Amino acid sequence: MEKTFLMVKPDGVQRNLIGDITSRFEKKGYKLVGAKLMTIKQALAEEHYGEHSDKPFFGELVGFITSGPVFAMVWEGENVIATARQMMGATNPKDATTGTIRGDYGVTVGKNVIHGSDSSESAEREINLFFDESELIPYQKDNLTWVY
Ligand code: RTP
Ligand code: MG
Repeated sequence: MEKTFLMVKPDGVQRNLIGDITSRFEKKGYKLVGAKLMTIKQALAEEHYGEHSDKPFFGELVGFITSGPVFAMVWEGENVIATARQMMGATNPKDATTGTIRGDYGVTVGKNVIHGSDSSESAEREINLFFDESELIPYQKDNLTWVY
């Protein structure tokens, strides 16, 4: 089943948005298979954002993502990579539709609340960068006889 890497960025953690953001993906119907609160080290940040290393905002981007705890997650489900990107909204919150995470909570492009993998290649790369295989928990939700 398809998996994606999502991360509540330091601004989202500071603004108490972990619950709201995880709730949106739970209610949508996706399955959380891994999650951790962590502080990203410089080297991991530079590798994660390697595609942007020649951009003028690279230093600011790495500085921000390492500035405080993030909430890193792996979510699973059909088309989760593209659908999560739709649920996040446009990169720049000023262009993000109301009802998306960035549209509802973001103001500036640098502090846009959430990261999400943009392709199956980046999802695989980012999941492996942030999680050991032992941290991904396979489980089923179809045996609900104990829910009354
Ligand atoms: P992300 O990787 O964080 O999920 O965001 P994205 O795919 O929507 O956007 P991307 O092009 O990958 O850019 C990564 C992050 O860099 C910051 N950014 N700053 N100052 C600027 O002009 C600028 N442009 C991009 C944003 O925080 C963006 O999420
Ligand atoms: Mg990106």
